[in-house]
Amino acid sequence: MTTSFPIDLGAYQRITLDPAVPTLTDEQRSALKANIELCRDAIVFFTATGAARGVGGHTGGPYDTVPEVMILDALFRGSPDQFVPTFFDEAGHRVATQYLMATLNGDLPAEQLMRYREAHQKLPGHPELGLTPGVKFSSGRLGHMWPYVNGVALANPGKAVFCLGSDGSQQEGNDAEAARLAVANHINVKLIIDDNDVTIAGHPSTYMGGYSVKKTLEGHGLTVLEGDGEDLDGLYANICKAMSTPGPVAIINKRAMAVGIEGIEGSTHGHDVIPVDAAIKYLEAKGRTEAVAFLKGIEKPKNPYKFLGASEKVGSNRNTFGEAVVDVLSTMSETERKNSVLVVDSDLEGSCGLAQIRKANPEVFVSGGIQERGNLSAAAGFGMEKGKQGIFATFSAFLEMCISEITMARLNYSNLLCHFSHAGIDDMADNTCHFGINNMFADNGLDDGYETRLYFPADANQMRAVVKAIFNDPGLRFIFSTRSKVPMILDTQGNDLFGGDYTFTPGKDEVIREGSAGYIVTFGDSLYRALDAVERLKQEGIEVGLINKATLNVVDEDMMAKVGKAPFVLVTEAFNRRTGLGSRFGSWLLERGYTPKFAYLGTHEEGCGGLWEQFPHQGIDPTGIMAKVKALMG
Ligand SMILES: Cc1ncc(C[n+]2csc(CCOP(=O)(O)OP(=O)(O)O)c2C)c(N)n1
Repeated sequence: MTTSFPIDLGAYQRITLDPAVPTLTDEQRSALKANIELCRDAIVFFTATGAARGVGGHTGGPYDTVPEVMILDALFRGSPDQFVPTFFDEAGHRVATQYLMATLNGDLPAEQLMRYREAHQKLPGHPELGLTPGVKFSSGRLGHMWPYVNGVALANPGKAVFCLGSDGSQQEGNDAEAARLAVANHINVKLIIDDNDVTIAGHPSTYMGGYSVKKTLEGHGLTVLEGDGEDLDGLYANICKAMSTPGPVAIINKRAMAVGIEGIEGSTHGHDVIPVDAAIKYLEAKGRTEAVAFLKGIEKPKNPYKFLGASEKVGSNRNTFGEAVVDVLSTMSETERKNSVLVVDSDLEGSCGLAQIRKANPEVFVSGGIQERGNLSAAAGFGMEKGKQGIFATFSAFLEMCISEITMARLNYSNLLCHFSHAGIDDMADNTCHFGINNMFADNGLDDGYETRLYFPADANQMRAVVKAIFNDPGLRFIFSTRSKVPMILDTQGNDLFGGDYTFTPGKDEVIREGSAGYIVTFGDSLYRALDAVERLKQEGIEVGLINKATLNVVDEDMMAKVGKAPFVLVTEAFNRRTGLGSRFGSWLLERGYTPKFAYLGTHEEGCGGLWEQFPHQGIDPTGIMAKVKALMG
């Protein structure tokens, strides 16, 4: 199998364009067309390596925006003094564009692209400044780039700054703020928005009636130029017009998602990484036989590690959340459900377990679009009255966006159940911007404030028990789950520890294993890893106890008294070492006069890409935990 990049990127034509000349010569047009085809083929190929290795990725978005990127590249080269030559992109998942352009600019070897999203290859799922040679900015949270680019433009007077956008990112409230700032201050920012009517969970035209990118931006006072993104001459003319129009301009490109790729064109599947078979079909039709052979030869790697104390069987806690809510809702009449529950999704229903609720109980479900702050508030507002509650879910990374809304929900005595999935770092090829590590921020009230509880169940059995136990509690309840599946925690007899007639008691920590040498305190997906460490230490004759702290923010006095008297306490978690459970557990011990040896492990470095590799990278895998225990024991 080839080890060199199987598509000849040397064929890329480094043409120049002048924005003062808004028409293309035949030569320029054919060079652009050839570049577009070359780069689209390359993107299909190397993003499909992510599919083949099981590390995921995105194909349609970067594939679609190739024409505008090719034109911008030629303009940046032709008139460098008129531009900030960066392909800023609000939709960070379109990172393949950045990697490809870094390669074409000579910063990144082409062969590196064949390791897209693999661990330790410096090609994670979103662009990270300082990590990948040739990548010039960080992005990945929608709606966070245009506001930033406004500032870049203000810092570069006399130059135009381009920002690629999307109909998805335009749904974020940040972009409305950015539009107002840009218009009021005549900021020379030029947006090129791919308006393909596809996001993750569906088509905005279906789930957000009334939403129009064009009318929204016109309403803010921007000059808006609309066209067909696949009409090269029209697209070029619009970009030149944007350059000759002072101040903020938006070019809206209508085109089908993954245009021209059989099987995924126009569909939400086009948003994700292209399936290997679809990529092979596409590349075969282009005669890219070496690329096809390479894809066929990729084997999906597996984590060979066997965890002791946990089942072979794994469960998806994020989906179990949805199933458990459906179980509770099924005990109510339809009228009761409609009166008492509102579920608001933010385009991630398939990832956060909300799709299960929509399918079972569409009458309580709202597809809220990509606007987490507003959606959380809507759910909280629904839950303002006693007997009613809102349910909200998104990725834990975006909890950071919603802190202020959470405060206002609390001050309004809301009954709100939030599910933040993708907590921690496991299976996070999306990497650092998608780490869900600052979840303790959700508990930002005061001691006498309306109740706020944070729960992180360890397996699917416990998730079911938690949802059942706390569903009807008043106040703010946050439940966390991981992107990765987790095994069932087993007792010393090998039975499901949270199975059978187990019931969950909020605020009570649980002994998973007894031990005399000291205690490990942990929760969520760190529990089975710590359990493995405990079992292996036991084989070495070291008896360490293990505590599951599934209620993260409530001190269990009985358990404090127990672990406080032990020789050591080690907290291990995937949350941020600076803000996680470990950063406060030591104070809780000291306040009570307990002084065991104390240490805490947590996420403390930027990510390494890949899937399970993130845990050892942070030193919070069983090996890291065992080493820390031994260090504590001196
Ligand atoms: C703040 C934020 N919310 C949610 C997401 C998760 N997310 C990633 S891409 C996406 C949909 C994007 O749609 P669009 O930007 O139009 O991209 P396309 O589907 O055209 O590739 C969502 C919801 C995110 N990255 N950032």
